[in-house]
Amino acid sequence: MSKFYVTTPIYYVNGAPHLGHAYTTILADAMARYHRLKGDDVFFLTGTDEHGLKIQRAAEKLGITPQQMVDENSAKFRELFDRLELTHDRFIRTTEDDHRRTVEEMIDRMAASGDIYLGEYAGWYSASDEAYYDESEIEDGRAIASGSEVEWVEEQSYFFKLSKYEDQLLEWYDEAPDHVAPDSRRNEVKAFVESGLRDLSITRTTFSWGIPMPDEPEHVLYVWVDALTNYITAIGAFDDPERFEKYWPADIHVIGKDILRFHAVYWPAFLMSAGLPLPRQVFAHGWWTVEGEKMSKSKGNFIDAFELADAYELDVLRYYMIREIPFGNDGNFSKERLVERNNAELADNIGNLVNRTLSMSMGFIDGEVPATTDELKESIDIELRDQAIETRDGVDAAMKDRQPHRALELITSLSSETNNYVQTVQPWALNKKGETQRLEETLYNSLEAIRFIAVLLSAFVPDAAGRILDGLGIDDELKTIDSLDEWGRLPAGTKVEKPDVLFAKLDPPTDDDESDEPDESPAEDAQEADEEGANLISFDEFLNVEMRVGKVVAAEAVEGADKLLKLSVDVGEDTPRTVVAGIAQTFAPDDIIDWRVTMVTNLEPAKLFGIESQAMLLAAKKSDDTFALARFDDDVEPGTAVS
Ligand code: ME8
Repeated sequence: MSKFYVTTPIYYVNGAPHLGHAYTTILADAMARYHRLKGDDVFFLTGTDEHGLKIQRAAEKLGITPQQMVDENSAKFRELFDRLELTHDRFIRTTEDDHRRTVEEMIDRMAASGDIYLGEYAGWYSASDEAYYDESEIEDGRAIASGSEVEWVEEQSYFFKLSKYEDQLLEWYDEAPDHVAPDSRRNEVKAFVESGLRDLSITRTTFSWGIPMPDEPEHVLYVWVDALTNYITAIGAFDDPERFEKYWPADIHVIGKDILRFHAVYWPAFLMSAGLPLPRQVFAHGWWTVEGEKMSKSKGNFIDAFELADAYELDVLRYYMIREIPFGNDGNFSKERLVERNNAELADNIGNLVNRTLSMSMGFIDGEVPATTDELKESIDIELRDQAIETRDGVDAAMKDRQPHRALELITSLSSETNNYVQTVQPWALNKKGETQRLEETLYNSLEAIRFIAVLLSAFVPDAAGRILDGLGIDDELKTIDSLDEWGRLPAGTKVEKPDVLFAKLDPPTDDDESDEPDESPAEDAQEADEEGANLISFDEFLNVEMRVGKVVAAEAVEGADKLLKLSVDVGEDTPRTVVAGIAQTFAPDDIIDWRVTMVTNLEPAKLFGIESQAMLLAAKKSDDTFALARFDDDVEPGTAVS
């Protein structure tokens, strides 16, 4: 069994969790779920970063102790991640005891390697970034990279010999190009290291909220030495060697591009110094802007993560975030795009496929998966099977390449292809013609394709995928990636059931919506979506309406009713049907003789002015109250089905 260890950054607890925190953690969650689906032994870590000057100052501002503040705010992150139904195996806090012990041991090991010495630090520091900056990285009192304010710091400090690891770091970047990804980030980090590394100040004496330097209590450890170590604390680095051996090195540290230098330069150097293996990959994703602008409280476009979770179904949010931007790129959070993707890709494509296929299965084959003969013969069936297998392989490759957006693209295109398959094989027509064997084959293939789609979707939109798989009525062993090893594992005889609306369509945002915040009234939104769902009819329901081409063979006025015409319409039967239509003020009887029109032919007969009307004529009422008939070219045979 392979193992997969995935981490997110641990988040600062000086403020409320927002869109960016939700994004990173959702992406890591999708990776963790995907690997569990593959049967891997997964450890997924997230948590909060609770020490440092920034936290101490934020607490001072609020007039509370740092401990009070971190307890309160860390709980908010934990609550958010529960609300988002994330599947982390540990939520770590850097104020926990095992973490302090691990950090102390790291420092001891780094000291034992001769990498720590006492010196004097004089330079620029940004509390907001918790980062030291060189003169060349500063402009007008701010760090160029982040725009954060810097302050001049001069104090006694312990240093870590970062410069000693320059060559080893460069070797690590070159050893495997994906150690630091995407490529653009790797190049950025390489250039930074090639330009020369200076030793790193790792203790401060001017504030106290942190882990003290072992044996030097007036020195507090630099928050990044503390924070980065969380990745090994969580899996028992120095107190549970068996567990540590099993999960370390991490398979991927998922981070935002803002903290690349800490993860791709400092962290591997600390690990080298402590004699520990390096992570397999540091992956820096891009930055979300909101409706085109950098997200910030002062701009008023800050998206609180709880509001986001209230405004949208979790599946929709996950799908949008993962699908919208190629992982690694920057992107823009737009409600309009979210609605577009939901409506086109989830509701109209995947939702529609599941709905129509399960409706037909229930209507035509008693909701029971049919038994089919072993070999596929029709080329259209073979193509569908091949595409399902290719999609499974493509999704796996995309996940290995850290392209979850691509995985979703492949799954939705399998769904489109399956919709095309259904459209081409027309099970409803096979049902009508009584071609039972072919009907069963085509429904089996559609259901099996849906199983492929739902299993692959489970990591990304877990709720909807679970509901589809429940609808297919299959056992857990057929819900894994392994069960996609071959086509045709969906067992005959399984009872299927149509799930409730999987993805409700959403209304596009209107001008009244505040463009910088999620919808104000999530409850109303949900209700509207529900209503919209209720207005939809299933494909099956649509098939209940029988429509045929009718040729008008005779027409006359109805005495006493100046709006009605009595028609005789040939709908392909032995005798024409009598139809009463309210079109007398638009057409004279002679106008419409020989017209081919659209008739609903399975409506209950109705009596109008004593005449039984045996079918209904379809027409559009125009704004001037006249009618246009739904007509066909003259060469269509009367009685031809309209669908
Ligand atoms: O940096 N778009 O914590 P932090 C995308 N404690 N992702 C975003 C984002 C945005 N607009 N804004 C934030 C810290 N993020 C340290 C980490 S790790 C040992 C210590 C995400 O609360 C992104 O993952 O500032 C970024 O790296 C992280 O939040 C920063 O979180």
